[in-house]
Amino acid sequence: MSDTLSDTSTMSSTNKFVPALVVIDMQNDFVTGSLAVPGGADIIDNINTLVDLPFTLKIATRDLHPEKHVSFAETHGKAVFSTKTIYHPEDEDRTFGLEQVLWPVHCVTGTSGCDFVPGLNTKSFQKVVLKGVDPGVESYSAFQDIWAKNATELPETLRANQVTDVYFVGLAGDFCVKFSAIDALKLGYRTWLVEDAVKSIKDQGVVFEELRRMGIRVTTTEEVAKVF
Ligand code: VGL
Ligand code: ZN
Repeated sequence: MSDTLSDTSTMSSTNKFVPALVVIDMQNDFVTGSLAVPGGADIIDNINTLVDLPFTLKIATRDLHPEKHVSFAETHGKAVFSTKTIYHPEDEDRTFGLEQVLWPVHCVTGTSGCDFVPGLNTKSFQKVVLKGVDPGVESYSAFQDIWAKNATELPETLRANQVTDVYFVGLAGDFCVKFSAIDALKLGYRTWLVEDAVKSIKDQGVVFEELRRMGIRVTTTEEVAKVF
């Protein structure tokens, strides 16, 4: 009897399941606007299905940039989707450059492009994490900027709630979703991508295979619903 009890308690501690849902950048500019991801509107229903499940935490992110953000091609007088090495504003010696894609102007503060896409159920989000707000700093991951200099409130929120499993959905699978999932994995979370609730700018299959090899688990909305 006591053996069974102690087995059960060991099992329940190792099998502890405290799931968080993180909905990445479901904003007008990524769905119908200046940086529209192909098929972006097609994942809204699946995301709403997931938002209705009893995740311990439901968090959304919003990309939010000032008019002349460092990630915009226009800021540098360069062509959209060209690349440029950029540096953190505090990296005065320019020792840690990162080669970055330069984007069309998107998700500018105060424009409708940065609003959540119509039809998305936003009522149950307990927290909305903003990223890319600093003019000179680019951020893809929901956890931190691309130089890993400053964290958002996401890591502390997951830690404080003793989350075990983080489920990522949204846009874009090959940028913000990908780098968020890699950071979650590095922090030791069981990390999930819900493949029918993510769309990528290109080559989602290749990106997901790379992430799968790293240890990120790929699942579907239907499979996730069975877990609850
Ligand atoms: C994103 C490009 C630029 C994203 C954000 O949400 O994946 N992509 N800014
Ligand atoms: Zn952006």
